[in-house]
Amino acid sequence: MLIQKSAQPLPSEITPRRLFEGRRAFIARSGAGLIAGTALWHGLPGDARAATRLDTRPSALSTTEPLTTLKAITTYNNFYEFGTDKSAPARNAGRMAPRPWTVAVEGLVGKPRRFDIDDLLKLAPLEERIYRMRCVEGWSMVIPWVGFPLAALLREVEPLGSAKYVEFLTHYDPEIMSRRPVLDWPYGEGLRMDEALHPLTLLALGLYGEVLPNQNGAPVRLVVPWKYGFKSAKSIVTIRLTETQPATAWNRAAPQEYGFYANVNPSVPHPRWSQSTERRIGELRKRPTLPFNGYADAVASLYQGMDLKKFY
Ligand SMILES: Nc1nc2c(c(=O)[nH]1)N[C@H]1C(S)=C(S)[C@@H](COP(=O)(O)O)O[C@H]1N2
Ligand SMILES: [Mo]
Repeated sequence: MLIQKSAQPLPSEITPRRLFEGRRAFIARSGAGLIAGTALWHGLPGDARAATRLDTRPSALSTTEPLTTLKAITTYNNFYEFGTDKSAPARNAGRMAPRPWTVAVEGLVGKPRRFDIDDLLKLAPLEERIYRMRCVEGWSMVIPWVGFPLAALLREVEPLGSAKYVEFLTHYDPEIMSRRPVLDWPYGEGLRMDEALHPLTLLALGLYGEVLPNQNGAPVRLVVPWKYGFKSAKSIVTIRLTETQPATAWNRAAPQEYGFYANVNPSVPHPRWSQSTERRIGELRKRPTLPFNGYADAVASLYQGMDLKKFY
């Protein structure tokens, strides 16, 4: 296995944000969404560019709020397998080799299949989805993800009528990851089938126009923007369709604090702190937290008739 000493800097880290934004404007104007603008990437060897850049199209589901900087998105992380302080994943996740990589999609499906990561990258058109992300700890970011709806992947394997939930299991290698039993590894998460098929639910393969940095869950992660960040499992290796609600890592670790649904809900406090406000990384003031993280119009109907204080 390829062992890197530390996380490699992204080409974008040496690209001024202004240029990136210029490139995004270019992408929007070009309609087709193909990334050209080689001038923006000058100085990089051609192979490096080909290896990390992704061709994306903009999405109508993106927020227009200002983006969190790439630096903050890649240095202030939760990825407990690589350590529990926010700076540890950026330091340690470089040990993980995001290629070769396969994702097994199995369980209650007509056509179980293992997807090679390079096939996943070509499975559906890649979109740039700029989402608000809210961590249960009270901070938030605005992240330009690159990916496609999880529904596109699930369609490929033909879910059976008996499939009610989707379980996500992530990579765990004690040789390169924490051996402390902080959580019951591997990190597991789950969604109800209708949540998994919702058009906002993204299988993310990149951010800021390039493949995912390791600390953000390379090579493939889940992104569920109306739920607390811990639902968005990183470095996924297995996706399993099940009839019964899967166990999840945080729910097993502290069931009274972290539920299965974990919808962002300012009116349901965490047992040890309020969830009514948040701090956007890069800002000093606190802002009010919105129900379903601001995505209520799109997702509140999924929970009609449910007591969200009970199903937190
Ligand atoms: N495998 C794994 N996935 C994970 C975590 C983790 O510790 N391990 N942390 C979660 C939490 S709590 C958050 S807030 C987000 C953070 O994602 P980011 O670092 O890309 O912002 O990842 C989630 N996915
Ligand atoms: Mo989180």
